[in-house]
Amino acid sequence: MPLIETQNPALKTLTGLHLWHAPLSSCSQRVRLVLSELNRDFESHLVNLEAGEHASEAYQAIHPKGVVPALVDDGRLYIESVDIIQHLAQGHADLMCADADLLALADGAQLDLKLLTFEFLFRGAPPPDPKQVQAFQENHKNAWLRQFYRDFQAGFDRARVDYAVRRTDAALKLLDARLADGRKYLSGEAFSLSDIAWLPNIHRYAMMGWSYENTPRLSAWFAGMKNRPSYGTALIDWQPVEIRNAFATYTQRRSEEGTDIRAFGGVYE
Ligand SMILES: N[C@@H](CCC(=O)N[C@@H](CS)C(=O)NCC(=O)O)C(=O)O
Repeated sequence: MPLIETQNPALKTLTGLHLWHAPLSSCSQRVRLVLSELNRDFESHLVNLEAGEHASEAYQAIHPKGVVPALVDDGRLYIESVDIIQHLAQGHADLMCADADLLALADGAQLDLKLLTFEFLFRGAPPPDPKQVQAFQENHKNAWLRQFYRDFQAGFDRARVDYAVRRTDAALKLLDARLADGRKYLSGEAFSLSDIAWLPNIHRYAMMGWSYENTPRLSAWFAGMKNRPSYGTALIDWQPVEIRNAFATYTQRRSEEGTDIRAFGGVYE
């Protein structure tokens, strides 16, 4: 359900495109990719997830689930990244010739991507300020998200991580199979929302050390995607080099310890 009736009168008065997003959020990256591909200007409202800004009353009055992204287009509120990109791509036949199942698969991969990101990238970050943790637990209305952070702090069960890795591997093999007929893009000869929906995920798994050796066609597709200017403007330019370096250092450490993503799920055995 992309368009939702907002109770927030301030949003209804906004004109043009307003995007509430976060630099590293894969769901935000999808939306920025479409905006970049379409050369659309937008008013950027950054939400600092690390500081827990999405637990503020002000942000939860914008996005009812307290997550990013949220888009307001001439006073109408859209949530859910896959729905938002479809809204933005209306009237652009190439972008719209995506496969519904690939969009649904990308949407469904979100929670696994989140778990893997926290385990294999964010766990390397210094622990957050306990006061901030408490404020988040007291103020964020999304019980699932609050529990997710508690699970992260306690350490995820191995079985949960294994399962996310196996599901990810299955999805990536499905994408690789789609490319088996020699097509250039995931849904055929046109670059479409299928490519946009998946690119942030593929980029993120690579940061975690996913090698793509089992999915060579997807690996070649990814190499092609990196040449698109939108990959730079929507993803890379939003990732501070210090953060990229910190992720690379942590991934390397986990690899040396034998506890990186390749050691889970039995995918690389
Ligand atoms: N299905 C939603 C998922 C939104 C979502 O979970 N966004 C993440 C970033 S990609 C978020 O805001 N996370 C907040 C957090 O991890 O605290 C969408 O596609 O928009």
